[in-house]
Amino acid sequence: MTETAYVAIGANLGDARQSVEDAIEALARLPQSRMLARSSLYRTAPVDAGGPDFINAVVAIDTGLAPLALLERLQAIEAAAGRQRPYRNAPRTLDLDLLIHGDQVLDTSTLTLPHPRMGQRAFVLVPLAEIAPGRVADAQLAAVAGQAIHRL
Ligand code: PH2
Ligand code: MG
Ligand code: MG
Repeated sequence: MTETAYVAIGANLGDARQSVEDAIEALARLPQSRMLARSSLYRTAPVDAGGPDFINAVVAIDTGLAPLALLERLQAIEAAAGRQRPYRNAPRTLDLDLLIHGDQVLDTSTLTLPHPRMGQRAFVLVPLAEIAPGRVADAQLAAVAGQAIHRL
């Protein structure tokens, strides 16, 4: 059985635009998975973080990987992109966050689904609404309208 999963992609260190494009290609090659849609790239101002602007995007994949198996794959792609974690929300070469995995509701030390902060972030909601409009309410978009985001 497969489920539809949504993954948020972000980068603000090095060639962020290239890193996000490379990550989309890596996600398209995941085992037991098929890419359903990818959003445009967006340039976004950091939210609760310092450093340069981010490049963000969201993809939808149809996957036979269970949530934790998919999370491990995402972390391996981050590591291959040189991801380091010197402190919370530090500038990063690549961040891959699992937003939604089918109807899964999970709250463990390693993974919470749906992603607990996705509703407060324009850099997630705007690209998600681009590829899955039914997943984002107009009121949610209105609530984050003050956050700077520019489609590339
Ligand atoms: N990620 C964060 C914190 N803040 N801000 C933007 N614009 N884009 C991000 O991807 C981002 C952020 C934590 O992962
Ligand atoms: Mg993140
Ligand atoms: Mg992350």
